[in-house]
Amino acid sequence: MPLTNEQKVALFRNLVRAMTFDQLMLRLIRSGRLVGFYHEGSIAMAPGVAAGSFLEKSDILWPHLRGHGIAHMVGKGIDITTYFAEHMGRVTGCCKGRSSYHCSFPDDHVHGWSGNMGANFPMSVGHGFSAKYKKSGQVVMSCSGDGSYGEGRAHEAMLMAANWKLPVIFWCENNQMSQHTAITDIFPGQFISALAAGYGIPAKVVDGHDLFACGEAALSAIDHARRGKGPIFIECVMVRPHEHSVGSVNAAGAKKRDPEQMAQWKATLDPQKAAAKSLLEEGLMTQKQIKQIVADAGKEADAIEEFCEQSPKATPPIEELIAGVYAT
Ligand SMILES: Cc1ncc(C[n+]2csc(CCOP(=O)(O)OP(=O)(O)O)c2C)c(N)n1
Repeated sequence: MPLTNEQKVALFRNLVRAMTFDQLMLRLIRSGRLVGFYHEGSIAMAPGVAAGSFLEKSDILWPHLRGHGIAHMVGKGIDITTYFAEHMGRVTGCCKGRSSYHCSFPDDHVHGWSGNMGANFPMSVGHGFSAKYKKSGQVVMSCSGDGSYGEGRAHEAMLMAANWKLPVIFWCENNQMSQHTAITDIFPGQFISALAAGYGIPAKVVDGHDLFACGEAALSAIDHARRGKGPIFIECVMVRPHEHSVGSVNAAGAKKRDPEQMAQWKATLDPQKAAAKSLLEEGLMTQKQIKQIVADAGKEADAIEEFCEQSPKATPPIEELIAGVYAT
């Protein structure tokens, strides 16, 4: 489904913001101010932005872990400031600074992570079933990496969603790496989306470094699901030009990846540069307007950093902590 000029500019703005916030995350963790670790998004953020940007507020979004879902949430218009505060363990965080990135935004129908890869699959089927049963008109954007499709739950979910014609979009961000394992070591086919054919789910493969191709795919997929045509599978293919995460210590024994190759990918496959070039060539934006978007995103990131630094650290007493535990 073709994008309007306004949609292209909006996608570009969201991508610039998402990639700027990704840099802020790296800055915070490298300076020891962020709790835990961070799964860098880098040049793999175009699919996330596209996945979030055309959803209605009432639609359900399960973001992908890469970039900690910032791209997906920026797309859906979530308050990223409180998300950063959460990462930094501040009382102003969206879960009062207690969850690191295992948090959610229930009022915006955005669900976080349990740390259990593939947990989104059965939950997405549940949400899809609920939407259909209640005739709510909602669609479910269920984002995962390629690695999660080795999970049995992915297949149960695809089968049930197909059988019941649920409004679920299986949005696969295939960066060809699952933590420290190359996809070619664990998957025999060329495309993950080929798996969808077995369940009769239509599928499309797009270049995950092409912001506008991802945007068109997202628009079509949302339209497909909204019209009651059942699930659809979109696979965005990319590279991962860095290690699995920053701040984690579990990379021992990982196969060494070629640093020169990764640097070359970073330089040549940057979706922001490609989108800016295309907007300029199409005459949709001037160089000055593009620079303004970049400058505004930088100011926004500085304001987020300042807000988090000023916010008190979350050190709740034990009684208050366990008040948020619903089951053991
Ligand atoms: C059930 C489960 N198995 C293994 C892990 C460890 N783990 C964390 S991230 C990850 C790789 C995920 O790969 P993918 O879904 O392709 O996302 P990517 O990081 O490549 O973007 C793994 C195996 C986990 N968190 N949960």
